[in-house]
Amino acid sequence: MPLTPEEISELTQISWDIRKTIIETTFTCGGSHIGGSLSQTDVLVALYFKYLNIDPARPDWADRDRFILSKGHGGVGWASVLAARGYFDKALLKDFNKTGSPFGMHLDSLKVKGCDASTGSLGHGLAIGVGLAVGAKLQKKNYRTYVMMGDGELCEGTIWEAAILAGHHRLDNLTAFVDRNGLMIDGPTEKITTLEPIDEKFRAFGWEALTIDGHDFAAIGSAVEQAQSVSGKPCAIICKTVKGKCVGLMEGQAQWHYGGLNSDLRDEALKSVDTYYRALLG
Ligand SMILES: Cc1ncc(C[n+]2csc(CCOP(=O)(O)OP(=O)(O)O)c2C)c(N)n1
Repeated sequence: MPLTPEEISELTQISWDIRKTIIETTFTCGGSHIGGSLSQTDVLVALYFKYLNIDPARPDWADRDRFILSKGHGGVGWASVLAARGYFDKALLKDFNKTGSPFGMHLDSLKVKGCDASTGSLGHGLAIGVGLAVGAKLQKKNYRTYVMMGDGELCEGTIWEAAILAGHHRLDNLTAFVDRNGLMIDGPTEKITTLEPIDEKFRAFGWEALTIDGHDFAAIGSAVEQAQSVSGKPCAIICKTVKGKCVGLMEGQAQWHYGGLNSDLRDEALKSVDTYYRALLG
């Protein structure tokens, strides 16, 4: 069923709050991978607040859907979503990436509730997802596995080894997202290593592949529902996004892959986010 206007409005409000948490946390911790955290936000919000079959009170529930942030440097964004979803108190993020905090820049599955896999070294999340999806099939469990990768991360050969295996095993309980913001650490992906056509590459490996606007909740919702209904193959959803989304000074700027904010920049970023959402919600 397509998302209703009320559901879209609710998800939009949540993503507004989460983008502000990302900015505040980046300010207090001194620096984070803020650009890619802002580009991945809407997909994570749609998953955690609508589609994932999870129970934050039982993070180890065996039948829960799994989510893996393969682009683990987006940890500040993922932690902001997990806090909003009720896995832990948002106040804990005040110590994000500080000595003694359970939150490092890349989330640790042994320390952070809701984190199913420790990531950060790029290229491994899809293979972990393949293992979980094969495990579900072997155990005849109904949980689904979702993996979010960066587009720059697609340069890692292990992603394609995992993609071949997922196609071979016809893992229709596996959905992979590509955060297609067009930028990696030091510039545009296509200038550094040509990735296109990404959808055809996945199809060649036995996947279904869709391309959507990764900031449009209606499009994210219908793609996830389509992925859930595909039979006999995994599905890749290539999400066209904007690195630094909603913060004017960061949008589309490779130098905001990682950065810190002083109080002036924090205020400017928060104002930019508020302006964006007020215009969107009317
Ligand atoms: C194996 C490995 N090599 C290099 C890095 C350093 N690194 C961190 S983020 C990044 C760029 C990733 O780009 P992309 O996947 O497009 O991320 P996004 O733009 O979504 O933040 C790199 C090279 C790493 N974390 N792991």
